[in-house]
Amino acid sequence: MTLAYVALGSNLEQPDQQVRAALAALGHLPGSALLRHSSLYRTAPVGYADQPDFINAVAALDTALPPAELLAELFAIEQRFGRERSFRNAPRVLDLDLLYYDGVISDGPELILPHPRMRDRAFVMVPLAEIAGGKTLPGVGDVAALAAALACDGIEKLDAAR
Ligand code: PH2
Ligand code: MG
Ligand code: MG
Repeated sequence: MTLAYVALGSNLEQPDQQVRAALAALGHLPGSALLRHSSLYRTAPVGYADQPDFINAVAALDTALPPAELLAELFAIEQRFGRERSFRNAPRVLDLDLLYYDGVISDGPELILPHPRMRDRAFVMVPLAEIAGGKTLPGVGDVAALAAALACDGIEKLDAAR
């Protein structure tokens, strides 16, 4: 079994419910267990700004699936949730990004690990630091220090009751 981190994002069709349902779906992946997940965060859109705020979170999985199979399962969940791909950074019902897979650093056409842009994105690093703040991840770095170095305006942690 291998530790993997997955980023969740949604900004369409009741995003908080989409993210909660997606966390439940991650818990049902074959050969995998959901170890823990961060709080949900409301985040201002990065990249293409003219779209609704996102709900973001990060989940830690323990998985027997190899990276390519895990990625295929994540795409399958996105499809089930009605993900449509129009243009880069477009609003979406659900985005699941494989951030990190323990022991694998790869630069393939289908999958780059660790995720090449995760270190620059507060909407990823802040939730990741909540569940992996004590860790230094190979190919990424010291999670807490990287998160602390990012500007966190536009990132609001939602309390558990919401
Ligand atoms: N995802 C993107 C682009 N911009 N901004 C926020 N706040 N949250 C996201 O999940 C996000 C984004 C591309 O996947
Ligand atoms: Mg993404
Ligand atoms: Mg994606």
